[in-house]
Amino acid sequence: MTRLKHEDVVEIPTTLEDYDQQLIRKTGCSLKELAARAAGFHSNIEVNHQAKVAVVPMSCGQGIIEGFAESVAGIISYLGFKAFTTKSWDAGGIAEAIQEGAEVLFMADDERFVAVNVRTAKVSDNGEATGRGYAAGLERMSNGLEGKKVLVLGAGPVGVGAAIALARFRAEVGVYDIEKEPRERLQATLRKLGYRVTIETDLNVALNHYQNIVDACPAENIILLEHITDNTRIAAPGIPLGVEAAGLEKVSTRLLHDPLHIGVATMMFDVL
Ligand code: PYL
Repeated sequence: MTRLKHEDVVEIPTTLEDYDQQLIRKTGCSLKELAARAAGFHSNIEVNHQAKVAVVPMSCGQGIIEGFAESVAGIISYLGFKAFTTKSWDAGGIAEAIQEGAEVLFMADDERFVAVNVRTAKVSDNGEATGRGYAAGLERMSNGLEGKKVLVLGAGPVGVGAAIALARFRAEVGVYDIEKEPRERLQATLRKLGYRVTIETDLNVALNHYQNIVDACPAENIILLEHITDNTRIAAPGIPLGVEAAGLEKVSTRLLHDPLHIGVATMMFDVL
């Protein structure tokens, strides 16, 4: 998981409308609809918007990312919930959140970014939720994935979350990871759930073979212009973007990419 920077998040709260319009053009779903779908809600369900949500800045490890808590709260507010960032950080922020009556807390250290519902004890992890949310976005962008081959690049928490969701959409899942052990672990995880996964060991061969890609790895410039056809669709969570600049124009209307939006929105619906 690559650590976000201030410049990755600073404009999120003021660009959510534009972001959502683009998402609707690509997937036919708003951020709210997509996240609710990824979290298993039926699209027409009226969601309890009374939930009060606190985002608690955490100063441990490499410390606070300026604008991170505000961008998380901005996304959650945009979805229609009452979200605020606590004035205090760390333990004081958790206490403040509870005293202010928050039902859901969001907080991130350098290892994990979680949402917790203090009433129901539901927990959602950003990595898995992001993978699931992006798989749902790819499924909508592709008008269904049943029987279609999808390549998952990267077998970490995001890749595993995506692979499970893709298998549930009845896609034919392939996985590539630069290391053998994570891709075999992902294959074993899905096998236990009753799904087959094809392991890809040559990145260039795989990228020339699959038209649908979930880029869940932290590498830059691995999806090149030569790999992109008129039918290529890419779901690329997080920073950096794995598509090289020369390929962006060709795939732009069939590329899902954001630093936080889909993952945070999916987490919110996960813990309702
Ligand atoms: C959750 C993001 C998604 C991609 N990388 C992850 C990351 O940057 N993690 C670190 C988040 C640190 C937040 C800091 C704060 O401002 O509360 N502790």
